[in-house]
Amino acid sequence: MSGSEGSAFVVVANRLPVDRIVAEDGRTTEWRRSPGGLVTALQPVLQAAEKGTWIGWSGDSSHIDPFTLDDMRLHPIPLDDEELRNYYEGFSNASLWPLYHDAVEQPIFRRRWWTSYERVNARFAERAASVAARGAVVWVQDYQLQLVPAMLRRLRPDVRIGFFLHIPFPPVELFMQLPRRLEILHGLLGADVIGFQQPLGAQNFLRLTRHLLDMKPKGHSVMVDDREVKVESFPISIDTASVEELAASEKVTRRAKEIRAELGDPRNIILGVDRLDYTKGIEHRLKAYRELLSEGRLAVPETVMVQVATPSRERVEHYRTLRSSVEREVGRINGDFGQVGLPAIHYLHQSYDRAELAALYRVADVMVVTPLRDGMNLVAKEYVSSRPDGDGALVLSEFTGAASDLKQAYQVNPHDLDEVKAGLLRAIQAPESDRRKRMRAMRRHLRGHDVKHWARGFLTALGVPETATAYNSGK
Ligand code: ADQ
Repeated sequence: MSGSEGSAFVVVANRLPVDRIVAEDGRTTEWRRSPGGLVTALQPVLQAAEKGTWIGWSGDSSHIDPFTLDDMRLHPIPLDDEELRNYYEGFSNASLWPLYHDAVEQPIFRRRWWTSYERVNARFAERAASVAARGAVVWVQDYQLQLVPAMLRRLRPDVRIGFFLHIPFPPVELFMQLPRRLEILHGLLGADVIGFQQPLGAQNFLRLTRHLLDMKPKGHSVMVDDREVKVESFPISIDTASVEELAASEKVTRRAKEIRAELGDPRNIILGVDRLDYTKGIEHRLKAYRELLSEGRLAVPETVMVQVATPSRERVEHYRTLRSSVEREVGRINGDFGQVGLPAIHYLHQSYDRAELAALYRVADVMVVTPLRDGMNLVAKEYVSSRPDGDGALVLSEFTGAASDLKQAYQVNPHDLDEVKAGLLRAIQAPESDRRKRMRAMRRHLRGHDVKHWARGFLTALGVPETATAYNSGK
């Protein structure tokens, strides 16, 4: 349906913003909002756009017709088992993900994964080409779809193409390890704007164009034939107003009180919320907590930790290993320091709805976010904006994108265990006035730098006319 009746604004992402839930009778299905940073950030953008379409994997292999939900046109793309193994679990999550996160786990490369990555990228590009109206804006998301910009440009030279990378972009020396590195680079350069979370990612990319392609980047752009490609950073954020509103709601306030009581009304509640991913530094923070307990600098039941770890990529080997080691460590901490009915750590390997997460943020005296590398980290931002009482303390890894925005957090190097321990103690023992001052500054920053600010910044760089999306015009 290309041409005038197509969509003026198209998002292309690996996943749709919803998961398909099949009821027990095996016949009826419903769609539920899926967890994850990308969805949290993009759903409000697309909902605000007129005639917006989201193209993404439905979560299974069946062909599903496009449908409309919550003001969005959704176009499900099927992936078969082989594609799931090779494109998704293989090249995307066992090669690219670790490599782009500073190789904190050894990236694995297999030749057969590449063919699948190429084929799936082509399928997304073809679908985007078929739904985009003449002159439409197509915004491609993340590391799974790095070939789409160039593929789409070949099919539809009339559309404006943006690409945003949600994860870090590695330094040249690391990127050079990647088999098919030239194809990836050419794929990305098909976009008009390539966006990164941090200035460092943009710099790494520009350096690479010089190193691998002998290009001559100038300032924030590089010329590809006669076309200018802008390469800039756009730090992503949260829908601050709605996070604040939810956290202050009566339901969440009530639930927060219940949770504190259920935890035995401890003096210090330490909270971690992450996808169960080896980049998030979960093991490092557990070790720091265990050492503080064993040295008697923290004690149960006065202090309790809650670690929520959303199930993630459970068929990828690295993730299975991580899960066992986190569960072993949790067992060890509880075995050594728990008492009957009073565990030292509550470990929840589950997904929660937004209200339950908000209630957890509200009771957390200390939020601990210790990734070894993270593009941004929205959890840190959600915590800060979920404290209508103005209190709370954030311990934050300096290797997250969020560390550049949330400068008043208690920042730590997660690789330095003593520093993590000192950061935790500092946050727990900080005078109330210090905690409040820091939180106030961070909350103010997030009000001025929310997800709309991010989207507007990117779309303006892409030269999107204000009428194309209501979001861009700030309505
Ligand atoms: P993620 O690695 O998924 O995102 P993050 O930015 O922290 O990490 O976003 C996680 C999101 O999932 C948050 O909105 C959080 O509320 C939600 N979530 C976490 N645990 C949950 C649970 N148990 N139940 C329900 N929801 C849960 C990637 C990059 C990040 C980048 C984002 C956005 O890795 O660096 O910040 O994309 O660009």
